Amino acid sequence: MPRMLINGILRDKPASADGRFQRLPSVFRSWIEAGPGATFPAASGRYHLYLSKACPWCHSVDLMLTFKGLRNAVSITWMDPVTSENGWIIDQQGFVETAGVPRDRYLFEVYQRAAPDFTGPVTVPLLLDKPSGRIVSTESADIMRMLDTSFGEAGATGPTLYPCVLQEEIDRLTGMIHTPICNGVYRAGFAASQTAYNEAVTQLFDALNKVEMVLEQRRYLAGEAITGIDLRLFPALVRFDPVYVTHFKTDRKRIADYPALSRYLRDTGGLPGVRETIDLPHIRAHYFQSHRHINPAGIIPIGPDSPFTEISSPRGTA
Ligand SMILES: N[C@@H](CCC(=O)N[C@@H](CS)C(=O)NCC(=O)O)C(=O)O
Repeated sequence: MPRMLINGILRDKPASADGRFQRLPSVFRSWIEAGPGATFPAASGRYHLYLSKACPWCHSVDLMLTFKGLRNAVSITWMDPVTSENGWIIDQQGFVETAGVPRDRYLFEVYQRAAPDFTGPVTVPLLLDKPSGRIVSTESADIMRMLDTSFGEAGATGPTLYPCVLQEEIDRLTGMIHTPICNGVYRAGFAASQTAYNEAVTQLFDALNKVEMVLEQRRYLAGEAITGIDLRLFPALVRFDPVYVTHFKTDRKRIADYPALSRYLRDTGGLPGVRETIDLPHIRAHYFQSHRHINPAGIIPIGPDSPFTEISSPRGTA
C-alpha cells in the first residue's frame, strides 16, 4: 500500500474514488537564485539532492547535472532500488558522509526533520539546503530549471537548455509530453478501472505518434540542439520497452516500433555522460519488485533487447 506523510506521520495513502492515479502536486517549491540577497543563493557545495536511479524525474535532474557540468557542485544521496512499507530506503552502501546530511534509513525521515507537520507524498527528487536543513524543492521541473539558469557563477557550463528563442516551442512540447507520456505511463499502469486505463493509454499513444512526427523532422525535440524537454522525454523512453510495455500494460506499440523515436533514443543515449546515468537492472528491479499491488510475485520479466540491454541487462549477467 503506498504511503504518505499526514501531519508528519507515515500513513496509507487514500485510494482515489474513480480508479484514476493522481500524482499529488509538489509542496516544496522555493527557488535558488544567483546573487547575494537570495534566501537560497546559488553556490557550489551548498545543496544536496536525494535521487533514485529508477525514478524518471530524478533521471531528468541527473541528466541536467551532467549537461551543465554540475556533478561536483551538488552532493547526492541515492535510494535503494526497491521501496519498502516505509517508502524509499536510503542506499547505505553507497552513502557518502556529507556535512549537513545525517545518515537516515528512509527518505521520509528527511521530510520529518525538515518539516515536522508535513502532509504530502514522500518523493524523490528532493533538493536540500545543507546549512539551514530546509527543503528547497521537490519538483523536478523546477530543480532542472534552477540548475540550468541559476548556477552560472557556481560552476555551471554550457548554454542554457531553455533558450529564450525556443521557450514557446519548448512549452508547447512540454504540454505534448509531460502529462500524456511521462505521467501517462503511470496513469495507465496504476489505473484501477478499465475506463481510467483506456483514457490514459489512448492519450499516451496519441502523444507518442505526435512526437514521432516531430522527430521525423528534427534531430532533437526543439530542433538541432538538445534542450531541457529532451532531458524530460529521454528517461521515459529508456524505461518504455524494458518496463512500461509489460509492467504498465502500455503494449500497443514499443519504442522499437517507432523508427524516429528509436533513432532519437540511440542518439541521445550516445551523448557524452548519458549512458552513465542509466542503470537498467536497477530500474527494472525497482518497478517490478516495488509495485507489488500490480506485480504480486515480484518477478522481473526477461525483457526485450533495447539499446541499453547489452551494457546492463540482468540477462547479460545471468
Ligand atoms: N512532481 C514530482 C513527482 C516526483 C515523484 O512522483 N516521484 C516518485 C518516484 S518516480 C516518488 O517518489 N513516488 C513516491 C510516492 O509517491 O510515494 C517531480 O516531478 O519531481
